[in-house]
Order: sequence, then structure tokens, then C-alpha cells
Amino acid sequence: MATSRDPSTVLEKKEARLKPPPMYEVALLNDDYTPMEFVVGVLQKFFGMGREKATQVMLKVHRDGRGVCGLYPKDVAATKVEQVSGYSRQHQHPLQCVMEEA
Ligand code: TYC
Repeated sequence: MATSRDPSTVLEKKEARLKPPPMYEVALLNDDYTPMEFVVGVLQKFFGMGREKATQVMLKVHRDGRGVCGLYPKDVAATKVEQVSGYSRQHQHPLQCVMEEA
């Protein structure tokens, strides 16, 4: 039987406690219809970016097709995706927000 003095038991417990949670990238995808100004507003409202940073990220998405907005634990990332998707739908823009394990 394993006891608290058994070193293998101690190592196992420590590893389980210290393992970081998997993180998820939340990204925006480009499209031809969503106004640039709306995307900048989304990045400010939901990802806490200042106007300059938000503009840089929006332009990266516009140029490259995809851009990372932030890195979060799974539940936070899923909430961001829902919030941005709902907000875009409400405003009748096709902006796509996705998450992917980092
Ligand atoms: N391509 C869009 C336009 O020219 C702007 C845009 C940028 C749309 C980023 C989506 O995630 C996006 N109006």
C-alpha cells in the first residue's frame, strides 16, 4: 500500500497539483463584409485592447485571414467566442470568432 512516506506517492501528487490547465487561443477570422471599425470595437470591448492595439490586430486579420485576440483557459475562451458571435449576429455582421487549443 502507498503511504505518505513513499516518495513515488509524493511525486505523483505534486505533478497532479502543478500541471497547468490547457490554454486556448481565441482568434478572429477575416471576411469581406464586416466593417473594419466594428472589428476594432469588438477587440476593445471584449478583449480589453486600446484603440491602437485593436487596429493593429484588425489589420493583421484583414491581411492574413486570421489573428489571435488572446489566450485563455477553456471556459473563458468559450465565453469570449459566444459573446463576440452573439454581438456580431445582433449587429448583422458575419464576423467569425473561433477558439483552438494552443
Ligand atoms: N475585411 C474586412 C473589410 O475589408 C475587415 C475585417 C477585418 C473583417 C477583420 C473581419 O476579422 C475581421 N471590411
